[in-house]
Amino acid sequence: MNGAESLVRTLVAGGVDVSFTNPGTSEMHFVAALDRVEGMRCVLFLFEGGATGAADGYARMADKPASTLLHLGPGLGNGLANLHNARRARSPVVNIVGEHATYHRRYDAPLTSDIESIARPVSAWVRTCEDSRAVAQEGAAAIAAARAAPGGVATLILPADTAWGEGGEVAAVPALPERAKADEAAIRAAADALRSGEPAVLFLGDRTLRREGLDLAARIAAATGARLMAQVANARIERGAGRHPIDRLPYPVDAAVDRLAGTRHLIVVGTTPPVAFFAYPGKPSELQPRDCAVQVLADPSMDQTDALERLADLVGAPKAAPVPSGAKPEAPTGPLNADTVGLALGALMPEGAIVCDESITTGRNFFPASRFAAPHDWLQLSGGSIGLGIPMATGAAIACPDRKVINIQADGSGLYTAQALWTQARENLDVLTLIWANRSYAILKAELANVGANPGRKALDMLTLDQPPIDWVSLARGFGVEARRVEDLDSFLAAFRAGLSRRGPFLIEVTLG
Ligand SMILES: Cc1ncc(C[n+]2csc(CCOP(=O)(O)OP(=O)(O)O)c2C)c(N)n1
Repeated sequence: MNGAESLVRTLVAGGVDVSFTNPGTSEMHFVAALDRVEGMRCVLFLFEGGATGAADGYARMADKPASTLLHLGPGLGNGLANLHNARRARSPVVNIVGEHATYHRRYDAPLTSDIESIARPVSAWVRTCEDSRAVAQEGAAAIAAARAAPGGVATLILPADTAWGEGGEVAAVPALPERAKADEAAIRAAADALRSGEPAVLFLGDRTLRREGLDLAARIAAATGARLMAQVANARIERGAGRHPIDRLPYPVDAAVDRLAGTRHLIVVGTTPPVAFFAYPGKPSELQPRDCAVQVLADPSMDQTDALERLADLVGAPKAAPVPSGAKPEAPTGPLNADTVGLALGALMPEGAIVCDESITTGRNFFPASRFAAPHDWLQLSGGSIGLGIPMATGAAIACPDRKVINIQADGSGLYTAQALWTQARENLDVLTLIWANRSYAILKAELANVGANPGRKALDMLTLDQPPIDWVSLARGFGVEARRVEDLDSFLAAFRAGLSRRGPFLIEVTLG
């Protein structure tokens, strides 16, 4: 057994049984080992950003890491933006990067670079193997590092000779340390704040946005009158009919400041206090009022459920809080626009759907419209680095093959990693992609005004994608995905229903004026 095979066996034994790859010469022994080891599913991407974005989407839904396989520094560099998103989502990822043989590095051959330095900003853990016999141990350590709370990217760099040299024994993943528990004094302080009678917000992230956390938070809210609020963008929210709803802060700074106006206590669990995505002249970076006391009760690495349970006990929360009920929207009539499309989504999405949201400006109002939709998960662009949607949907579909994945996708962002559609076709994944073809970088047009810039013709030219118009139907078909373009609401509804009722990848280009 060589080092590569010892690594693949260690990964499979450690529960890492999917690998999102784009390999090269230095990874050939890893690739060859895949044939000798049962139990590892390998999924090829045509660009590394597809592989890393899929690893993020997979981890969010599977709650465990997949591995990547990337080609030296340049391959890692191509995958970096979506590793950034994975880091922001606190997704566990075992990020395997091939490297020149240890003795070849000093020759400075063309693909040589400082891989560790490229990896470090997005990685919670970085290690380069130096000995083929140690590869299995390093692989097990990488799994543990990726899974260690709050979850992160563990980059394991694998020189070619450590892959082809004699391997060691398959290694077991070390036990994970328990998550730290919130301080008793912090729980008491939070309870005091919530019972003060002053306006309070429970600001939630990470695990608290799953069903159990939201139930607990709703009980605390029922006892104290606190409001529940989440970040603008979150890794995964469990929502829809029968689940406690949570509002998200809006993206525009003024609207976010308004939403938190009057709040005197902000209790933060599973995330960090809210800040503006960007600085704007004359606008604040911190979004809560100046006189609001902020308390981080449990950061994302801590046991958030335990913190909410203890807080619920201390404030005398009822055993259960009634879940607000409401009707899901009717299928809409009228013009084709963001509002009617949002209603259609709320009306028609099936139970168990996984919504991968990179809808940027078009989808801002989709979230409220699906509040009483069938129960579903909502995954967002947590790191702000566009080009995640199509890969994330691909990874989510691999993690959950029995669930419908609906990728609500802005066109400009989709074009960063559109070739991941080919992977959806190749793997026959059940992903329905809705492209919002507004043929512009619409959000940036608003941002020009927000930063106080005075755009002329050249500036606006940098933000329009209509010359020539991009033909998504041809693009999708070129990658092997069936597709349809719609220009009115009836055709949209027909195409959407058709896409929902079939299995396998399908794309609808929604032309928006
Ligand atoms: C990797 C990366 N590059 C560039 C940007 C800057 N950026 C933010 S939004 C955006 C355009 C988004 O356009 P589109 O996806 O079509 O959405 P729309 O605004 O039209 O709804 C760009 C280029 C970014 N956030 N991330």
